[in-house]
Amino acid sequence: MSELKIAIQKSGRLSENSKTLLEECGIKFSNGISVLKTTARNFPVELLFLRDDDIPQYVEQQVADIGILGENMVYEKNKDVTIFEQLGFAQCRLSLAIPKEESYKGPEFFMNKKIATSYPKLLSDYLTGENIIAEIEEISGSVEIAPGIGLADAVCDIVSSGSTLLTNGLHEVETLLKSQAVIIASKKLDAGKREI
Ligand code: PRT
Ligand code: ZN
Repeated sequence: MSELKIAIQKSGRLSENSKTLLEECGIKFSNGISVLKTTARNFPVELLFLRDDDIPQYVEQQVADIGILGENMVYEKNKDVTIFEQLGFAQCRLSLAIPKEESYKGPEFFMNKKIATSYPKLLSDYLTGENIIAEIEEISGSVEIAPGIGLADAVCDIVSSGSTLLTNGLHEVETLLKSQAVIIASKKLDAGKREI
């Protein structure tokens, strides 16, 4: 049988738990800091170390058969993949937050406001569902700083403990999505590989 190709995050919040999970499945592999691809020593398994953002696309294109990443990224990228299993780690939520001195009565707060986010699709879906017209400012990191520097009126970002919002003078007002790490698979994954 051909190798099962598994994509995991190269370095970040998901990496250690993803590697531990594979090790617990008995998959033995060596992983140097600059290694992007490696073959397991004891199974017909190849591991690809990628940015989490790229994993849905690689799985859709069957460059990888399965991948481990956060549900938030799976839904944001909206590729043709199936969620196979929830893994319980990397629990977080995607939330809207506004400056703490602003009072909040409901989603109409966001009408004609500018919202900074790394999740433009999920935010846009939410705003459409609430009939809110707002400007989405897409930025790739340090989103919580945006209101403080005058870049946006609000943020839509991942929250875990809530301390980043707190230190940036923001308060959480809406949760768009709850997320945890999941295994995704290509919808075309062949039956033989599915059984592994
Ligand atoms: O380099 P690469 O693109 O692979 O990594 P990345 O920097 O995009 O992602 P990474 O490693 O930060 O996060 C990977 C995944 O972990 C996310 O897609 C989520 O599914 C999950 N996760 C869980 C989190 C958090 N918790 C989290 N706290 N992702 C990000 N954060 C950030 C958040 O963006 C915010 O800046 O942590 C801050 C908030 O944390 P608290 O604890 O202060 O609320
Ligand atoms: Zn990423």
